[in-house]
Amino acid sequence: MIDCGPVDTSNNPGLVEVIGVGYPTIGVGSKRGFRCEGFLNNKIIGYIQCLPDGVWSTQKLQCVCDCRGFSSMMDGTTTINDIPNIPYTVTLSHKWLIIQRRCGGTESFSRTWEEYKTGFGSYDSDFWIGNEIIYKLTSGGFTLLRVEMMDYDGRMYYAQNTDFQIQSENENYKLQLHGDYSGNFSNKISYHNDMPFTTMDRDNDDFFLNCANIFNSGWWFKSCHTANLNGLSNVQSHNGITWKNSEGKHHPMKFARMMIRQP
Ligand SMILES: [Ca+2]
Repeated sequence: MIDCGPVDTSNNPGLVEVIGVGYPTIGVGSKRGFRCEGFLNNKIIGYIQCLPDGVWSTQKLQCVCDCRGFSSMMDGTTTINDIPNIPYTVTLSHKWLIIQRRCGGTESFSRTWEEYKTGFGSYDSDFWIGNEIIYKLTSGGFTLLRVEMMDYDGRMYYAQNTDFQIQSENENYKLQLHGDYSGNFSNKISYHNDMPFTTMDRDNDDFFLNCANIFNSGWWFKSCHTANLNGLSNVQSHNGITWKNSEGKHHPMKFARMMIRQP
């Protein structure tokens, strides 16, 4: 019996099936592409084809950010207000500047004030662009924030705020979130509004210990966090990359990126 039936994507709900144009729609030779809904610029991440023996060719089709899909994670770098080498991606009909990315890499986010100030990491994997650059970009009008996240089950989330800014180093890069939230998960980052940045060597949080030491990351910690995109990679707890859901429970994330653009 020659019959490639429907493709089973039940274990990866982020996948969106695309029927290959120019191929038979069903049966041997038919082709299916897959993209990840709302992410990775909606580019096709892979194809499978119905083989002569009636089964789909096997290929790893996961909506995961493993740093190999470099071209789909970033379209290039640009210069904004005399700041060179800012990574950007064109998605959702806009050009977004990527200020942070986590994709399961080995980069340590347990860093000093100076490292968070100037930035660290690699644009082909995990990075923090630098608080000084975020300050300059947001005060220069790039105040629409979009956070994209994927959990360990491949489900994808986004959270946007229309007025995101961080203040200068004199104000310890204090977070300002005064806009409207939109998204498909929760607005739990609002807990961090008005908090200065804290690192392993500069405790500006409200907790009696240094949250940056406890959670191995720099962030706008309070006492300590309801969302932390700089937590440990590949740790499925509140010690990892996490964002509380609307019920207030920590939801570990495997992938995250922060992007900004002009409203
Ligand atoms: Ca403290």
